[in-house]
Amino acid sequence: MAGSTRHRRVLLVTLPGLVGLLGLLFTLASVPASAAAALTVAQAISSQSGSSAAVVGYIVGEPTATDTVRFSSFTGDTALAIADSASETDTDDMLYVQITSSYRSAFGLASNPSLIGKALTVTGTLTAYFAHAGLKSPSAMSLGTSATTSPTSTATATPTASSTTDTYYANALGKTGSSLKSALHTIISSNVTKLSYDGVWDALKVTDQDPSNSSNVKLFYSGISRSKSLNGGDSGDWNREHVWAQSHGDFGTTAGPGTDLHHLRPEDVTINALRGNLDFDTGGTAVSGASGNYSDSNSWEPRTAVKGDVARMIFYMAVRYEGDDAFADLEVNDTAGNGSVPYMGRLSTLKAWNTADPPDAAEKARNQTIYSTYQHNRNPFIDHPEWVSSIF
Ligand SMILES: [Ca+2]
Ligand SMILES: [Ca+2]
Repeated sequence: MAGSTRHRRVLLVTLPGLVGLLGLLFTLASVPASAAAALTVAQAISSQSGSSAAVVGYIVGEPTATDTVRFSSFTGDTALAIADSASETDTDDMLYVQITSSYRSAFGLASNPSLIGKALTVTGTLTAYFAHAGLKSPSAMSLGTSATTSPTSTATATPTASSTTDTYYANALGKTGSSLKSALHTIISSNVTKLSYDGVWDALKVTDQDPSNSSNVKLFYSGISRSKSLNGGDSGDWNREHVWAQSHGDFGTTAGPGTDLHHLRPEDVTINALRGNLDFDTGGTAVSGASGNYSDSNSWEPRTAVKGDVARMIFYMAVRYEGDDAFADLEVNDTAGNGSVPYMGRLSTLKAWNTADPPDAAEKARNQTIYSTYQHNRNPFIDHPEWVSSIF
């Protein structure tokens, strides 16, 4: 630990060619070397020296006593606790931050309970607060992981949980199996905007736009680029393919699973009909008009580039729909030829496809667009494909 700290200081001293001599002199003159880069919470806890530093962590609660932090039903705006993990519950791993009057309206948890789970960068004095490792008299507070008050704040340090989606998944992090599935179900079913079936047309023109031709969508199984304006029901048109076949969920096209963009994709009308309600598995004969796809009497094998995408859509549906709304509890089984509610298969094949075809940039971007623009929920298995083997 001491060795790595010394190493970082040496690196800073060798930076003048990059940051400029004036910036370096300012840094060395104004703050201790150990505080030049934003600290993690763990570093701040072990550096209660009364010096000033910027610290980055996730807002986890409201401290009310040395060993007590409220995680909800907040009572005041004068203090918050941050940690390196958004799901931290051990007060020993938290830093208690004093919120002075000028920051209370923006950062007090009683006024802003939605700040829980968000990354915070705060600069202030590292000293005990509530007889606990703390930071007092803040001189700067901002959401995000970039301190704005130190010329070297962009250098390196970030909390151990560094992904921006860690906030979204805060209540699932560290869980496995059925408890992970349950936590994810709650997360991805909360505050969701459900589209109308008509609204799906317009959304697919955005989420599935051909990256090399903005006038077209890219058809999912066939990989063909086709004009956005050819949406419809005639031969040569594209329509709305339910990757979780409608007959395997009996969900129709009312707002719900039948309009959930996470498994709806544009596909040629004829190819869509050929896929029908087949389960997914390997094998069969080549599908005419959809290069790389195969089908037989009870299954459909999509082209290699979308095998993992199919798997993650199916796993999403099984977690998103648990029978606690007006729809069936969708589940995956290891069968091809299910044909009806509520199962889709074949589990072992889908798991293999999830591994063989990991999420690429386009799949991740589609997930982000659905989250930010349309439904405001995410497919967890695109963000964390390793969760598939924990749950299924
Ligand atoms: Ca893929
Ligand atoms: Ca389910």
